[in-house]
Amino acid sequence: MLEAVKELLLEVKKFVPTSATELEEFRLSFLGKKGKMNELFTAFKDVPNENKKEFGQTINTLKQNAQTKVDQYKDSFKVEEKSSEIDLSRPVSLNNLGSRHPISLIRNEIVEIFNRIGFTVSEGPEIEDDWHNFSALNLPEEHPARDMQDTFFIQSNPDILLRTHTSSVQVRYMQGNKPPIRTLSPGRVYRNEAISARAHCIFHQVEGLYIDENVSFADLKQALLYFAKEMFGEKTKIRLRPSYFPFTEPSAEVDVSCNICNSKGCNVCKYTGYLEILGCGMVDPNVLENCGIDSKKYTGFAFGMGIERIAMLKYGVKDLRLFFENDFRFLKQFSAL
Ligand code: 2NM
Repeated sequence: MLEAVKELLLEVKKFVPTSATELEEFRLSFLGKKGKMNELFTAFKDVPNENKKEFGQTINTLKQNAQTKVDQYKDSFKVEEKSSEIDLSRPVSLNNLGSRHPISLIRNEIVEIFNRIGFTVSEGPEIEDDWHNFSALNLPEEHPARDMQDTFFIQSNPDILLRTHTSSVQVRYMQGNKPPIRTLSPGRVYRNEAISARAHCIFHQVEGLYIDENVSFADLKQALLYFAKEMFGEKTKIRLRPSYFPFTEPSAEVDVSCNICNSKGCNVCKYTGYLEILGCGMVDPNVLENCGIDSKKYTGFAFGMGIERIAMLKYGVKDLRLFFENDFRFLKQFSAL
């Protein structure tokens, strides 16, 4: 007897209706007046006392599962049955709306924050030449920093490559525009790196550039403090550590206070109270001159950040590969609804 009920459980589990008629037949055969459920509840009276508990529980589960199946599919065939009555003016079903990719969400947020202080977006090619990606940025051929980023070249032509940063876009922007310049370059970049939870050969950057007369390091700090507060909350503090980039001098790495533990130390900030979010510096006069800007008259600051890294911090994502796999279970968590 119990075996038969277990068979029925399996039958319910496997059932997938292909029409409203099939679903109704299913409903009647299980839940209808003369259906299997009523038969089983009648049979329950004759089950020996010692088996009553298990049998009772199993048939209750069966009834619930059958009802769930019916509820699950009861709206599925409405349109099919009444296709002549489709109301085209009805709002779309909110259940099936897509969602923005988290990388797009963070990119848009960064762009909006810098828009509010006068930065506009500029874009450029992902396939670059050596000059725009390296030479113009103060990385001459023998410069050791060229080895720091392992580059993808196009068909073994050492002059054509996939850009390793979006600074190449800013080189093009400086060539084509006169100061004052306030530009932001979001985009995809490529580095020949082993894929892991923290690195990928494709990732996304936003770089910023501000050039005018008398732009100072203090301006850079204020702009970044403003950004950090907008992005991570009003209480956020920033910390600058001296660093090195070939295209800026001086250069710094920027950390934000960890808002998970209020800088008290936790496993996210590795007990330092701070999280690294970007690199920055004053644009090297050589770079300005390479791009046709008078370095005696103008100074500028620049910064660059990885969108994946910011997204990981903001959303608590532990593995960067999730951003590239497009697993629905991951993506739908970023739905605006
Ligand atoms: C960074 C760090 C520091 C940068 C420099 C430039 C340019 F084109 F103006 F020289 N754009 N971005 C820069 C400076 C990028 O990324 C970590």
